[in-house]
Amino acid sequence: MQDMTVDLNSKVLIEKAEKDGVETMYKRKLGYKVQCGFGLQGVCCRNCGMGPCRISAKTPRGLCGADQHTIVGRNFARMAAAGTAAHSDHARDIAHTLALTAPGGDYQVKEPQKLVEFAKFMDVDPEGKDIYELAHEVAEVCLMEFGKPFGVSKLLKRAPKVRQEIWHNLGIEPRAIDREIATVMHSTHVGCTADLDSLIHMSLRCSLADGWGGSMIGTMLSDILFGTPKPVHTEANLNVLAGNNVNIILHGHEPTLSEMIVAASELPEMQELAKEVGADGITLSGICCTGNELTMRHGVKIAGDFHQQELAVITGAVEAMIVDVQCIFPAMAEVSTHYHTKFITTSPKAKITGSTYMEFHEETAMEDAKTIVREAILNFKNRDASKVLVPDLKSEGMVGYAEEAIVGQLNNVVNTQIDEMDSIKPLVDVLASGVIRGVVGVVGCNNAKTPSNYNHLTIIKELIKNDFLVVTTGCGASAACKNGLMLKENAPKYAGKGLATVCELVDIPPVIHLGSCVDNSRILNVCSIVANACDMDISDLPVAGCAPEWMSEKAIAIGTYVVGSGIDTFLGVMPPVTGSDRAVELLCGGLKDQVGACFYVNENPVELAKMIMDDIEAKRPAFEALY
Ligand code: NFS
Repeated sequence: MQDMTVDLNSKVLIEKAEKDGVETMYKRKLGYKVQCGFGLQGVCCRNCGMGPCRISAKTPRGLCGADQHTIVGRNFARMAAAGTAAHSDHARDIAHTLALTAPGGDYQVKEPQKLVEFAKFMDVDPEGKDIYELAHEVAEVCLMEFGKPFGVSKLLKRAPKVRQEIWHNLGIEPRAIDREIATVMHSTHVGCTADLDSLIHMSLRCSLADGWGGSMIGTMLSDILFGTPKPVHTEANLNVLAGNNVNIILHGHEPTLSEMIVAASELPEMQELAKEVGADGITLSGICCTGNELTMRHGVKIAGDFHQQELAVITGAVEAMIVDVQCIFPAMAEVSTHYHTKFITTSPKAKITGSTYMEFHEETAMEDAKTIVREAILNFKNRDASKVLVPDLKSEGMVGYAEEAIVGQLNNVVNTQIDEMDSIKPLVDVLASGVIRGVVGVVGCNNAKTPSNYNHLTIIKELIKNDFLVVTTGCGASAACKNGLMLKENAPKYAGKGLATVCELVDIPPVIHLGSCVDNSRILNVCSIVANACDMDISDLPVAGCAPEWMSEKAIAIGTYVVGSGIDTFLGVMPPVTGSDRAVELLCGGLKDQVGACFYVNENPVELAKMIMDDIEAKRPAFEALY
């Protein structure tokens, strides 16, 4: 089982789990040696009560006559819709929170200037308005983006004009976010769409509603509410758990809860309570995207990634794991019964049997957060020293590079005369000169189909060794940080000469932390800024996307909107589409003619890295000529 991860801390805890008689994902994986071939190929249809129908040589059509192309296309579209729903519902909650802001309230506007700019972009006139009046109006306009009856996503105009025309001409401009999700659910209902091209177009339109809609709103409003991230020092991996402190792990996605837990745990009354129960203090750390949101805004330490959630509890040193939504193993309830850890669920959207349910309401945020933190502190007395094993390793890193930091950092140091329009010039210069060969977003989950972190680390190291700058989000970011790749000081060790020189000159690590998975919208944003500055389309830029260990439906939505935005996207795990040769051909080739990008899949990470580099190198001559 230890071979199923390359993380040394995880190996120690997998062994401990065995000794403690606790089942983990790694153990369950052993029972899944052979996974369902129909499911793997995407040819099982459960969309009506006559089924399930499964396509095989003997049964080439479902009972309704749907062939493998229709079934694969429908299943793919539903994955994209579920992913879009998850990101966008997260964004909706943030928008509702913005609507609750008040001077002196639990939630306030931390970035008034950004709010004003965004208001103008969303066609809200800030003139003569109080900042909170404006916040409420912007919140409402954003909420309308989910269900407005007419028009297309307002955020699309962030993209270069040529890209907007491509979307328009293909009929894949997303309209209201919820509408695109509903359209996919409707059209994949029995007796609707039975045309692969149409299903893939719907998948694109729906996913674009995520990237250039929900996720972008989520990122923008989170910055306005909680502050634009700035580069900050952090530590990562399970050794961040502190010996004699109350350890609280925040896991999930939406910063509305976790920001309030941070604020509550800093209150003197909570610190005193921690002392009263015999602890030295309170240590907060994060898992999954909540970890990314917190580390980039507060330097809160990263306990681990998706595959380490059970292992965190198995350390025996966690008083509470507080979760909200997404990427939370239901197994956490069972694992927690073996230790003193309180597994606290907080959202009506993600109740889990066996957890301690303490519902969190934005309207009473601070009170709720205090109650939850208190529960964690009072659990300290139940810690059993004989069950504690905090493994030895952690790494340091610099995290929290928002768009502003990426552009700003380069501007600060490259000593050229730059006017406002040219603020992106230094970044483009290092790209055009070839000192940096290209920029690759290596993002996404851990997948038990590969050893945890192995693909991420192999690909990232190959890329930076060859002077490709890597930007990263989600659990890929955690993997990089855990392995010291977010330290400028490590650039000479891992990066090629060109990249190492840039890291030194402009004071950036070779792998740049951009945040959580909704923050992939920051990548779209930077690409747009660069493309606009160069008068190009995004598909002309020497950039690529890569999800080496993707697993969630959110990742399908992200991959699809990245492709739809004109960025070639490289996957280390095959999506469940191989049952339709036409779907494979379209997703991994045919789309190129339509949107200027497509998917590439290779389960060998060294080969995948080579494919990424070759793809970008092939784009370079045209990019250099255009620039
Ligand atoms: Ni992204 Fe965040 Fe991690 Fe994958 Fe899950 S945490 S939204 S889905 S597993 S990267």
